[in-house]
Amino acid sequence: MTLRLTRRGLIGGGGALLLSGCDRLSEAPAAKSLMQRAEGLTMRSQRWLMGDALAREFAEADMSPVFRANGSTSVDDAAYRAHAAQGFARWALVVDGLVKRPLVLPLAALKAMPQRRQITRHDCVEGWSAIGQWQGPQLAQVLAMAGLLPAARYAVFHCADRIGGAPYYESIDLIDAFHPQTILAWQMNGHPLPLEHGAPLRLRVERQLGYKQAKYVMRIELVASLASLFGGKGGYWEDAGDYAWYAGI
Ligand SMILES: Nc1nc2c(c(=O)[nH]1)N[C@H]1C(S)=C(S)[C@@H](COP(=O)(O)O)O[C@H]1N2
Ligand SMILES: [Mo]
Repeated sequence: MTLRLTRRGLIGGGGALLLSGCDRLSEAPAAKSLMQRAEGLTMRSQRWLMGDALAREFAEADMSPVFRANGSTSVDDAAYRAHAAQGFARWALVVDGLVKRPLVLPLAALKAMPQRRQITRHDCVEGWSAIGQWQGPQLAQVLAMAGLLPAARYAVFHCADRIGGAPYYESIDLIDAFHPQTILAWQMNGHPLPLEHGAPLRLRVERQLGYKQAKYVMRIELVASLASLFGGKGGYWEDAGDYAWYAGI
């Protein structure tokens, strides 16, 4: 509780700087790092308050009749389109980077692993939510197959789509990667993922906002740091739109 109040205090301070008309001050390194510290506080206080609590799960009756598709709803990449034309029968997920055993996992292998099914609410920062059912293997099981090297700190999800020329990607830390509700979903609402929702495979990292739920996941890379990847902030929207890397809700 104290931590939350402190965070409010920090954010209030940032707002006051803006209101006083000192726009340049809010861009100054000190103000930036204050805001970054506030984000770190959100993450630490939420982890402290929630531990590894589960996101709320819903009943089938709660499922939204319409689940909007958002962001990329198709992929231009030629290799991806060739796989899609074959119903992803020859497609495989790559798991590499800081792992003991790099993997090439066919979709059939992911479907044959123990599955988790969950009905959860998706919250997009653009101001809409929807409740859907997701199924797939837990990311933890896939990572256990690969075996992490000691330096691994983050899982990076490389996607097939691009927005304005830049590849979509996302990343999570190992606490979220090993969370029981973090799954690689190949099924949505009881059917194989529709193309517009990220076929053949997407991340569901419940307890985080919509933009973390990477669609069209082609490759999972384990890394020690996010600094050298693309814009260095750990995700497409984090780089392009200043969205928070930790999008806990
Ligand atoms: N690869 C990829 N993943 C993505 C996006 C995207 O544009 N490309 N958009 C994100 C955003 S902002 C949201 S709200 C959700 C939308 O998922 P949906 O299309 O299943 O509703 O996907 C997220 N994952
Ligand atoms: Mo979103």
